[in-house]
Amino acid sequence: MLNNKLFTGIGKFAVAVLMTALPSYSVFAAPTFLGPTPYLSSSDSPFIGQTFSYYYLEDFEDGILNTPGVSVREFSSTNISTTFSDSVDGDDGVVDGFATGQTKSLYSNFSTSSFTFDFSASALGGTLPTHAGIVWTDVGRNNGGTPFASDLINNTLFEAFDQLGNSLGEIGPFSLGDSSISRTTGEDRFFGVVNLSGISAIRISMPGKNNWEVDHLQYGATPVPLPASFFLFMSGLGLLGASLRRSK
Ligand SMILES: [Ca+2]
Ligand SMILES: [Ca+2]
Ligand SMILES: [Ca+2]
Repeated sequence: MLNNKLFTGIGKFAVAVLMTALPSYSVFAAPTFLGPTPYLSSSDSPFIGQTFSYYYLEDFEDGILNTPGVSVREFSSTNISTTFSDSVDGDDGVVDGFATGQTKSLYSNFSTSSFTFDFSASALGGTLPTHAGIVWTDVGRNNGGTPFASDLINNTLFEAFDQLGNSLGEIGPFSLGDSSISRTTGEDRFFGVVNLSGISAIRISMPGKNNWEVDHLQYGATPVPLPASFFLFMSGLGLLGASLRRSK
C-alpha cells in the first residue's frame, strides 16, 4: 500500500518545482482582448514587432483564404465586385483613406452574420495560435446599398475560444461604420485576442447583418509555447491529488 502522506507530499513538491521552474509562463493568465482600434495597414497591428514561432497574415489579395492551419466555418466569398470590395487601405500600396484597384476582402455575400475562423494545431506544427486578430472593414444595407443609420449602432461583436473550444469571452457590441460603401477606410477596426494556452477559434459577428466585410486575418504563436502534454500532466497531477485526498 502506498504511503498516502508521502505521495501527497511528493505531488505538492512537484507542483512547487514546476511553478518555480516556469516563472515566465503566464499560461494561467486571463485572455487579453484587443480593439477595436483603427487599422490602415499591417503596421497598425498590435502584433507587429513581436517575436513568434510562426506568424501569418491573410490579406485575401489572391482571392483565397489559404494561409496554413485556418478555415472559415460559414459560407463566405472573396468574389465581390472590386468596385465595392472594402480592403484594408494599404493593400493597394497607398494609405490614402480608400481601398482602390483590385484589392480584396472577405465578404458575407448576403449570407452570413458571422465569420468564425477555426485554427488547426496539427496544421501549425502542433501549436495553436496564442495571438489572433481580424480587421472589420465595412457594413452596407442588408441585401445591398448604403446602410441605414440604425445599421451603425451597437452592431459588432468579437469572441474567442480556448484550446478546448470553450469561449474565452466576447467584447461588444461596438458601433462601427461610416454610412459609406465607397471603400472608405477611416472606419476600419482591428479586433484581437491573446491567450497563451492557445486559441482554437475567433469569431466576429454583426447580428442581423448580411452585407459586410473583413480583411487581414492574422495569427501567430509565442515561441516555446507549452506543449499539450504539459496541460495533460497538470490535470493528471490534479486528479492524483484528488484521488489521494479521497483515499485518505
Ligand atoms: Ca485585402
Ligand atoms: Ca489605399
Ligand atoms: Ca471600410
